[in-house]
Amino acid sequence: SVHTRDQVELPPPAIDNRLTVHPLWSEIDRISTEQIQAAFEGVGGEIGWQLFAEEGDMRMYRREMEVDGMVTDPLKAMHKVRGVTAREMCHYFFNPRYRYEWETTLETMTIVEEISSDALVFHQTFKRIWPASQRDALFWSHVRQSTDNTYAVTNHSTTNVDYPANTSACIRLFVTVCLACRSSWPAGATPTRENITTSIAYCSTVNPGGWAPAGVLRAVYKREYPKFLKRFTNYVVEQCRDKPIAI
Ligand code: 16C
Repeated sequence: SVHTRDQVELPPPAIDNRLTVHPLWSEIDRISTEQIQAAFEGVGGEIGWQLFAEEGDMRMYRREMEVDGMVTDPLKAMHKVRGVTAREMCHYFFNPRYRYEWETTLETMTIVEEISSDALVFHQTFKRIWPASQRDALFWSHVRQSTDNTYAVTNHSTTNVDYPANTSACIRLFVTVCLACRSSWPAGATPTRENITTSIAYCSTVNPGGWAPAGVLRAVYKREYPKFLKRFTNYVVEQCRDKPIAI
């Protein structure tokens, strides 16, 4: 197994060779590059991001968008977290060992394929939102270093013959998510838990894949995204507190 369960493996600083020979590699590389670039773009300008949640250093923006009558509002969140590194943030977001501890929308999670140390394919089912049908998702997840002190995880829907869509009780939803993190500390200083700050950009676009009432859906994400980002970042701070810093 490429994924050792009882050993903590931080995201590698270079792309794993096993990923670059996989059939999904060109798609994973292209979408990750695009998503990371878009994540660090600002929310000003013409695109029209609307602020919908603000708490401390956290800001969340959305754009109202509908595709075939289904709400697919893109979301963009910015946050700043002290005491943890970009690499640590991405480690806890990518590694399935921790997922049930911070992800509250999950019902089940299955690792469909272990591509490499930095790429996995997941099948997840989510808690049902009344009155819509339950949803599931099948997506690849890739963690990489982009530039110095910058790491990102990109998740994007894919297909797999062993996990066909819309057969059981679940409707398949489609997701593109990017968590991009950049650490900084005072020039000339050695980075420590006391002086490090990590800027986070989290972007998410979810297509519900089938009918779901627009009002319910917007109410759910307005509640769930802030809850997720606060809970996840607090979780990482707690996990890292007494561990040596990993740049
Ligand atoms: O990025 C996040 N998590 C990652 C690891 O799990 C991964 C997940 C992506 C899936 C995002 C879609 C989640 C749909 C959940 C639907 C059920 C919610 C139940 C809520 C409580 C009862 O990248 C963190 C993801 C944080 C998700 C916040 C919720 C977003 C809702 C968006 C609208 C979903 C449409 C569902 C149609 C019924």
